[in-house]
Amino acid sequence: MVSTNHPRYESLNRRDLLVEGYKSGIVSIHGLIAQGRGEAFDYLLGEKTSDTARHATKVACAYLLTAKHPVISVNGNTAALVPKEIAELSYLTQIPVEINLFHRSEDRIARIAEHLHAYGTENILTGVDAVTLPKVASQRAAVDRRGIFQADTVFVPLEDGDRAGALVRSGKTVISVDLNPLSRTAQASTVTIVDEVTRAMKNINTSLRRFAEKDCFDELEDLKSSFDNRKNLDASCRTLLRHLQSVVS
Ligand code: PTJ
Repeated sequence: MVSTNHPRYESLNRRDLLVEGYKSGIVSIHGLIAQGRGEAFDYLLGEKTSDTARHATKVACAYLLTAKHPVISVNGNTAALVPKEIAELSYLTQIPVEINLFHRSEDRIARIAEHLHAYGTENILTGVDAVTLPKVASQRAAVDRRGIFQADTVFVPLEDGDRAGALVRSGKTVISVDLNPLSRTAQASTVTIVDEVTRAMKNINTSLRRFAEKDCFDELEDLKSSFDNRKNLDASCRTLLRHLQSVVS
């Protein structure tokens, strides 16, 4: 048990969720390594949400709220870290959740589906009706015909790069959450939220609730048309550099 007073309580808590997730067959063992890589970038970014990430979050919401066929793609790490927030996002937007794994196994898909359902997600696609996406060199290529295959917009918290690129090339809007602004996913996406996924998901749901309170069609269109992911990634890299400069004597 880690005390809430511990300076790295949040980070240690996330590790516990992933270790629990691994023990219960939700998280792949590689997911623990992926979290370590994310943590290293979070450290360099100052372990807080930047203004750049906040802006990208609003743009991501604009895309999700105006898409015709949006889908939320969930992997083992996301299921373990933010099951409640995924359920809330799906409820607020009525967007289905598709379980799509890099280290795919039917057993893990079933366990993740059960876990997400227990936290309140109703509309879950498990790839029963699977189609193989061309030019994706991993098991993530197997997507659900009713989900990612027909989607115009795919939200991919914690993704690995080649599929994000393939989805964008096939004309889809890809929204990702990735702490590494240099990753292939971050670079390939239409909108990259460079933030820790537990913080990002809370901010997304807060923004969605705010947008639901008012008539905001023009605001959503403006957010989308004025956004440049390249500039947004540059700004995230500058945040990282500024943070490093502030600690170098
Ligand atoms: O459950 P599966 O089989 O689909 O596998 C999931 C993982 C995450 C293991 C798989 O997709 C993978 O290997 O991903 P990568 O290639 O390691 O990429 C994960 C990216 O997410 C990296 O760029 C990390 O920096 C980033 N990342 C890791 N943890 C977090 C994160 N970004 C935001 N929040 C995090 N907690």
